[in-house]
Amino acid sequence: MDILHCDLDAFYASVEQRDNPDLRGKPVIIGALPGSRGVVATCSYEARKYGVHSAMPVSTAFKLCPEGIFIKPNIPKYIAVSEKVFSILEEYTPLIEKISVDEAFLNVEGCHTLFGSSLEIALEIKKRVKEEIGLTISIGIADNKFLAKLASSLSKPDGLLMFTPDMVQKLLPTLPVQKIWGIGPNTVKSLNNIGIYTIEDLLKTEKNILNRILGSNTDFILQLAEGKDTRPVEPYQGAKSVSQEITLPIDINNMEEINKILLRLSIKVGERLRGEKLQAKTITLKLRFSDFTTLNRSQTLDEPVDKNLVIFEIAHSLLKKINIKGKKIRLIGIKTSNLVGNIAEQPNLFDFKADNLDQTVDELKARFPSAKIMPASLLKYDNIK
Ligand code: DCP
Ligand code: MG
Repeated sequence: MDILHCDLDAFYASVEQRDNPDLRGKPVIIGALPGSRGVVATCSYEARKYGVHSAMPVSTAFKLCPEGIFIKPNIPKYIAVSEKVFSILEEYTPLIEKISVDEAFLNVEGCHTLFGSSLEIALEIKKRVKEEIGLTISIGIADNKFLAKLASSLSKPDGLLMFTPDMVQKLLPTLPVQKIWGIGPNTVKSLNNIGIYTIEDLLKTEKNILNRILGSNTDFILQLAEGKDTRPVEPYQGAKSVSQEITLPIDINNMEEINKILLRLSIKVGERLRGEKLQAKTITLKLRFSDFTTLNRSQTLDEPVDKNLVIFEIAHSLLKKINIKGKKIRLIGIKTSNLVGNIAEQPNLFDFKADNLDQTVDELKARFPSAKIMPASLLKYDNIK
């Protein structure tokens, strides 16, 4: 029993209740405000009694719970709290896999001499998060990731549950299929339509029938249904930088051309950052001149960024400070570094269309890889890889 799944309870809402005693014990709904088209990010357990939940349109939440206290999210505050919680978790093991802003797996197999049993470690983490951060965290303990996550979700809020082999035999089969990680609402509907409601129903069903609904995931889901999961806890070892550069077919010194290439590179870098759910605090412009001298200019920002046009504007302002008169450029590059995970990526929360534009274009490109979606001024530079 060496895998722990730790997940803060009603995270954003709990932070607001922690910081404002007037909100405690009340239905607090964090997300877009009523009257807008956005969604609920999360809500306090008091609001959940009304049927309100994450990702629900805020208009529906308002109908269900008109007495709810609707609050806009304060993402920088939640990120700071999240970092503090993770730094407590990191004291127990380096084998920590962060899943989201408030959730992580810990493999504590090598930590017992120092910190005691898995149960003792879990109890201590819960106590410290309560005392040092002022929040409740639910923890599931099990032999693998699937069962540990299941255990924490069953124990919420402020829970602690060890999923024993006995529970794998007796409890797991009785649970609804949606408790299997990765089975989303549409799959649940399809399974329910053919009479599969519980994990036991799933295990009894012929594989070729399941195949039609679960496709290539069938075997994996059947493994989970039996309480087996071989996936290791994998600490994140992400990229240290994301960059893009191009050696030009001919050396150039026309500012308009250089700017267009910079914009094209910014779009590529932005796409890759967003694709990996990363944001960068440092933007570096690299220029190599026809005499092969190379120059790098960087700017470090207070807030991390991932938007194409923001990256472009910073690269462009760095370019303006360089005297390129009389020189020709043979290579242009943009590097983004000082990366942080974009754990607050919730584009639907806000109604700002411009904010969502990059993401919409990313999605279109993913669906139609051969389509050319870029600022019209760049169609000419479509050969930049
Ligand atoms: N979040 C969000 N939009 C979603 C889901 C989550 O903005 N669709 C944000 C708000 C949550 C935080 O991420 O507070 C953590 O997500 P969880 O799924 O862990 O939900 P909570 O911590 O709010 O509640 P729970 O007690 O169920 O874990
Ligand atoms: Mg949570």
